[in-house]
Amino acid sequence: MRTQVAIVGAGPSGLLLSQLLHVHGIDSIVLERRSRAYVLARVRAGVLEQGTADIVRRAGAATRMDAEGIVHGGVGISCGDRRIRIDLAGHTGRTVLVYGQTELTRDLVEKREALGGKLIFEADVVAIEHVEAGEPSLTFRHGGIERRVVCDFVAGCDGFHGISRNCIPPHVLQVHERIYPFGWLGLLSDTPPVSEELIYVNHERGFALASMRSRARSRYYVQCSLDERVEDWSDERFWAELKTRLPADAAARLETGPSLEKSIAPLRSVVTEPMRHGRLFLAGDAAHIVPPTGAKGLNLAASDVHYLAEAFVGFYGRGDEAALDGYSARCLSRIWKAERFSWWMTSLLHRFPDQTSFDRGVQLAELDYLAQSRHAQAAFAENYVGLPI
Ligand code: RFL
Ligand code: PHB
Repeated sequence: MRTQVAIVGAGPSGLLLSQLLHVHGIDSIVLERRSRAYVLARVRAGVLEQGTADIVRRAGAATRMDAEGIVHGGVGISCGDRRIRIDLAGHTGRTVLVYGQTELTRDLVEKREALGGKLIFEADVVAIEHVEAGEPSLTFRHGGIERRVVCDFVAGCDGFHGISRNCIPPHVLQVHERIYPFGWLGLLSDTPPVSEELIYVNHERGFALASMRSRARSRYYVQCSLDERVEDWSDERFWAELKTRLPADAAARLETGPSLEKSIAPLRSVVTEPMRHGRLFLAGDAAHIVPPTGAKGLNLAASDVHYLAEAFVGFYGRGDEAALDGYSARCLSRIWKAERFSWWMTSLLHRFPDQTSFDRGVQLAELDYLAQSRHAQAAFAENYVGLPI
C-alpha cells in the first residue's frame, strides 16, 4: 500500500487530520489498533473550544455537532458557601460547546467512511521505519497477517500508549512530566444535569465536577485516591459522595440513576519535545497529556492537527517546507500555555494528600482573589475558552 500521509491511530487527532487532509486533496491511510465498536464506545472529553468547533466545521464534519452541541457562555466554581460564575462570553466574546468526544468520534468515522476514506480498524502498527532518511514505512498486523504501508510522512496520532513517540531517539526526545497523587472517578448517566452550566467544586473531601453531554445525560466526576478500584464504587456510593461535595442548591436538584459508564482516570501532565523527527510528526496525546481539569486534552489535539494539516498543504501545494519545519515550535507554544492552565486549575481545585495548612491557605486565597477580581476572571475565561489557534 502507498499513501501520502500514513496516520497511526483513529482517535480524534488521527480522524480529524485525515478528514482535513481529504478536504485539501491529500491522501491518507488511518491505521487503528482497536475495533470500530471499541473506538465508538469510548467515553472521554466533553467540552470543545470555539476554535476546535471551527476546525471541525472546516473539516466538513460539523452537521450533528452544530445541531446537538450546547453552547455554554459561563462556567461555575464552588468552594464552601462561595459560588463564582465566570462569564466566558462577557470576558472574551467567545463560548465553549458541550459535545462529547464520543459523538465527535462517531461523526468523523462516519464521514471518513462515507467519503471512501481508508480507515482500517484492528490494524496494530508494530514498526515505523526510515523516518530519518529515505521513504518512511509502517508495518501493521491485521487479521493475523503482517502488511506494509509506504508513505511520504507518518503522523503519530496514537495516544499516550502508542508506539510513534518511541521512534524518536532517546538522546533527541525530552520528556517533562508531573504526576498528581489522585485520579478522577467518572460516571455517565441518563439523568438531567444539576445545572445549566458546568460546576467545578473545591470541597474538603476532594474535587468534584458536574458536567453533561446533553439535557438528558449527565457526566459527573469525583476526585479519588490512586489505589481505589472502580469495583469498590457502587453507583449508590458514587451518588452519595457526589451529593456531599456539590453545593447545596445543586445537591438538592441531583437526580440519580444507573451508571452507563464508570471509570477511573489518573491525572498527569506530560510534554514531549520535539514533536517532529525527520518525516514523523506527533500530534495529540502521543506528544502531551494534560490533567482533565481545564478540558484541554481534546482541544490541544485539534490545534495540533490543524497546524499539521496546514503544513502538509503548504508542502504539497507550494513545495514549501517552512511550516513542516516550524510545526513543533508552533504547537509547543500553545501546548505549554494549556499545560500551565490545566496544572493551575488542578492545583486550585483538588485536595492534595500532603497539603499543609499553608498550602490550603494559599488555595483559598487564590479562590477569593478569583471571586473578587474581574482581571483574574478575565484571565481564567481567556484560557478556558482557548487561546488563539
Ligand atoms: P487517543 O484518543 O488516545 O487516540 C489514539 C488512538 O491510537 C490508537 N493506537 C494505535 N493504533 C494503531 N497502532 C498502534 N500501535 C496504536 N497505538 C495506539 C489507540 O487505540 C487510539 O484509538 O488520542 P488523540 O487522538 O490524540 O486524542 C486525544 C484525546 O482523546 C484526549 O486528549 C482526551 O480524551 C483526554 N481526556 C480528556 N480530555 C478532556 O478534555 N476531558 C476529559 O474528561 C477527558 N477524559 C481523557 C479522559 C483521556 C483518557 N485516556 C487517554 C486514558 C479520560 C481518559 C480515560
Ligand atoms: C467532561 O464533561 O467529561 C468534562 C468536562 C470538563 C472538564 C473535564 C471533563 O474539565
